[in-house]
Amino acid sequence: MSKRALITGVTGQDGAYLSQLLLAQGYEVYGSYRRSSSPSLWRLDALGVTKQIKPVTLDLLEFSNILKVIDKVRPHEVYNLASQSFVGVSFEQPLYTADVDALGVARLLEAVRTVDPGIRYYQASTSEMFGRARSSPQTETTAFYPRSPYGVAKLFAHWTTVNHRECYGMHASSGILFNHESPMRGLDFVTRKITAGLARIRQGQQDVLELGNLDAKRDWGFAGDYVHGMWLMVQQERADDYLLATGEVRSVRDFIDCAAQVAGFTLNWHGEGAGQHAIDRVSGKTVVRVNPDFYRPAEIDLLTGDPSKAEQQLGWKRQVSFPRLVEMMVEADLERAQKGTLGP
Ligand code: NDP
Ligand code: GDR
Repeated sequence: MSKRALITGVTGQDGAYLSQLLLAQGYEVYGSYRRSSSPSLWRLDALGVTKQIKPVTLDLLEFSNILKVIDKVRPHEVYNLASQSFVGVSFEQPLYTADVDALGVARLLEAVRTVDPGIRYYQASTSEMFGRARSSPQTETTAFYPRSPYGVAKLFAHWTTVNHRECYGMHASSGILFNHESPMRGLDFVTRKITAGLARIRQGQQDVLELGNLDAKRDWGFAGDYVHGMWLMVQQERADDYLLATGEVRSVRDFIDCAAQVAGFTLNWHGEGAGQHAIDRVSGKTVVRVNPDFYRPAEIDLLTGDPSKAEQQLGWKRQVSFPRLVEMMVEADLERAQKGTLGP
C-alpha cells in the first residue's frame, strides 16, 4: 500500500518541489490550497505534477475545515508548508501573520492529534527565528531572537511542534530551514526579484532594479535539496529538530553580481548607503539602485547555519552550489522574459 501525504501550501515553492519528490516515491499526494477564485497552479504545472495531486481546500485560519480535511484524507504524513511567508509583509500585517503562522499551526497540530496522533508531522520552521543571532554559524541549540512578526509567529509554531512531540508523544519534527530559492521562488523575495528584474532589463521590459539593504548576508541553498531534507526528517524512527543550511554566506550584493554576470552585465558599483547604484560597463546605464522604501523596520544582518546534525543523522547533503543556483534562476527568467511570460 502506498503512503498518503498531505502537503499544506502546495501552491508555494516548496509545496511544488515536495509534491514532485513524494510522487516520484510512489506516495498518494493530497495538496491543500486556500480557496480562491483562481488558485495559483503555475509551479505545479511547471513541474508537471498538477494532475497527479489530489486537491483539497484548507485554510489555516479555520479549525473545522482543517479537522474535516485531516479526517477525510487520513494521511500518514502531514507536511505543513502553508504560511504567510514574506517577512517584509509581516511588519504591515503582524496580527494576520500570527493568526496563520502561529495559531494556524496550533490548529493543525490539534486537528492531527484529534483525528490520529500517530500521523507524522513536519513543521516548516525558519532561520528567521534566530534573528539577531548570538553566535554564528547557528545550530539547533543556538538561542532564538526573532526580529520580525514573522519570526515571532514561527517561533510559537516551532515550540508548539516541540511541545506536541514532548507532551503527547506525537511524531512531530521541526525543520529549521535557511533561505532556499529556485526558479519557482515568489517574485517578491530578493533573489527572484533580482533574477527577474535583470532578465526584464535585458529584454528592455524594465529600466532599473530597485532594492533595499544590499549588505544583508544570507545562507542561500536550492529548494529541491531542502524538500529532500524535510522528507528525511519525517522518515526517522524518532521525531526531532534539524537545521538545513549550506554554511556559506553571501550578501545581497554578491547575489546581484553573480546574477548580473550570468545575464551578461558587468557591473561597477558606486556610492554609499542609500546612494549605492551599479552601472553596466557596456551600456553605461544604471542597472541597480537602492530605494530605502524597501528597507525593513528591523533587519537581520547575517544568518548562516551549520547543517552538521542533518548531515550526520539524516545523511542529508545539498547538491546544488550557489553559482549553479543563481545560474538556474537567471536562465529560467531570461527564457520567461523572452517568451513574455515573466509578468510585470
Ligand atoms: P510560499 O510563500 O511560496 O508558499 C506558502 C504557501 O502557503 C502558499 O501555497 C500559500 O497559498 C499558502 N498559504 C498562505 N496562507 C495560507 C493560509 N491561511 N491557509 C493555507 N495556506 C496558506 O513559501 P515557501 O514555499 O517558500 O515556503 C514554505 C514554508 O517554509 C513556509 O511556511 C515558509 O514560511 C517556510 N520557510 C521557507 C523558507 C524559504 O527560504 N523558502 C525558509 C524557511 C522556512 P497561496 O498560493 O494561496 O498564497
Ligand atoms: P527573508 O528573504 O526575509 O530572508 O525570508 P527575502 O528574500 O525577502 O530577504 C532577504 C534579505 O534581502 C534583503 N533585501 C530585500 N528583500 C526583498 N524581499 N526585497 C528587496 O527589494 C530587498 N532588498 C534587500 C532583505 O532586507 C533581507 O535582509 C525568506 C522567506 O522565504 C521566509 O519565509 C523564510 O523563513 C526565510 O527566508 C528563511
